[in-house]
Amino acid sequence: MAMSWNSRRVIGAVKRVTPQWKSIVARKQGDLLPTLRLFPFPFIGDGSDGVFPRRFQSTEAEKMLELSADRSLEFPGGKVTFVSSMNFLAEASAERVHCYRTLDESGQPLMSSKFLEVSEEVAVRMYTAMVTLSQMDSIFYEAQRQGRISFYVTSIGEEAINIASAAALTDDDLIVPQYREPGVLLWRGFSLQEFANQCFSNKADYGKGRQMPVHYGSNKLNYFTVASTIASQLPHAVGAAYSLKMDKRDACVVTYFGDGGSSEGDFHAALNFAAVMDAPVIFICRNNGWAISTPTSDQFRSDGVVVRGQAYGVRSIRVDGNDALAVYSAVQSAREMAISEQRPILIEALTYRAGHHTTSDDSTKYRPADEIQLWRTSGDPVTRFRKWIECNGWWNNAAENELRSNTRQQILNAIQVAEKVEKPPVADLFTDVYDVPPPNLQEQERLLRETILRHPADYPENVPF
Ligand SMILES: Cc1ncc(C[n+]2csc(CCOP(=O)(O)OP(=O)(O)O)c2C)c(N)n1
Ligand SMILES: [Mg+2]
Repeated sequence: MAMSWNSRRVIGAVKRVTPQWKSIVARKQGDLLPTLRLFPFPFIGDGSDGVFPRRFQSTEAEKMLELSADRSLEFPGGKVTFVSSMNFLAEASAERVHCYRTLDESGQPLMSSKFLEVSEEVAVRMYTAMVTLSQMDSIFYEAQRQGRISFYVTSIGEEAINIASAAALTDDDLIVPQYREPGVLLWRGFSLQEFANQCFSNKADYGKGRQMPVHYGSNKLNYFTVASTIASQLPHAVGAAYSLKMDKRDACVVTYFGDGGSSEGDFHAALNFAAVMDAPVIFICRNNGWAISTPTSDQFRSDGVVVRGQAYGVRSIRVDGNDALAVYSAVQSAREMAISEQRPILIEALTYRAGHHTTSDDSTKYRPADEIQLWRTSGDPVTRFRKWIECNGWWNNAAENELRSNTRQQILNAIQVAEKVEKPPVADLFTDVYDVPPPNLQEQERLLRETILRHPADYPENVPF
């Protein structure tokens, strides 16, 4: 076959770049054996040594080398059209990716907005959970300020992402969280007492008091324990999703992360891995504008996070994270696609971290107070959803007052109980990793006990020795 200059260049480039293709090109040229001798790659065996090659049918040489009439190239991944003009892809589209929203700030459905039906029962339950989460945040935050717990993280401003996404899933779906999604656990039935036990690191905490507060987890509720090493949960989520796929389960994995998480290498590895393995996993990015004090403008130049999905071959959507109805619809649709089509989905939810990063942070040092104030008032997702259920006649002031005073009392009770429960024993610090503790751990335990005995006044009395 006569080849044009262009096709020779393409084949030349291919030969230089991808060794696997050398055999394909050589075969086309009727010169297979000499080429194999020249390029003895381990995967190209002839069977004489008992090792047979493993070949992937990713391309068909015949097609690949044939320049068709419409000037295109069969290339792994599909046909690529040649053009004579030298066009660089623009670094950004002329218009930013649109954001799916159903309700405006005053809780009114937008003209022609489309969303999945939410019954009165589910809507009221969602609102109740959003209020409970925000009340839990303010009371636990105060408890930290009073020195009763060591640390706390609020989800203020992100109640809709937490609760509406949880409401759109089934309990069989596995949750692999970051740390600002306790509302998902609340929705699944983790009790206020269980939250308080974890934050007070008492004997009833499932982590035996070995983690910082807010590192919740529940085997029963399919909620992986929080790991605050940013983005480390994302590859784990893909692995878990792949196992669901192998078991042909009617469930998916849902993993949460922040904009800061999307700046970690693990995010990219996870997205690519999920795409290539067709893993049924939903990535929910809470783009709240900040990774502690680092604004998104110092993190990336792309149009947020959503565009990266397409780059990796992952179906994606951008949604208004403060619109509970939009989040609910997007997550439920994503779940349907992830399971029925066995594919990953990326959701970028636009929101704002309306609280400080944690109790160790004062965000007024690095962002304007009026910006925070604006999001706390007109941007508040809880108020917006309340207005919608009120308009539907499903909610009123009396119900609001009753909910707030009951929930407040329940949270205060849970804290009081948790505070009185004994702490886990010192010995628990050294268990559950090794069957038989190695000598270095045994030595550490001995040193710790000696130190406590030498300085009893410096150690809490309620930790059994
Ligand atoms: C691997 C790693 N690097 C740094 C940190 C310190 N750190 C804790 S939270 C955080 C910011 C994360 O921001 P984002 O993912 O946007 O979540 P947000 O707190 O905004 O919800 C950082 C840098 C960490 N925990 N782990
Ligand atoms: Mg963030």
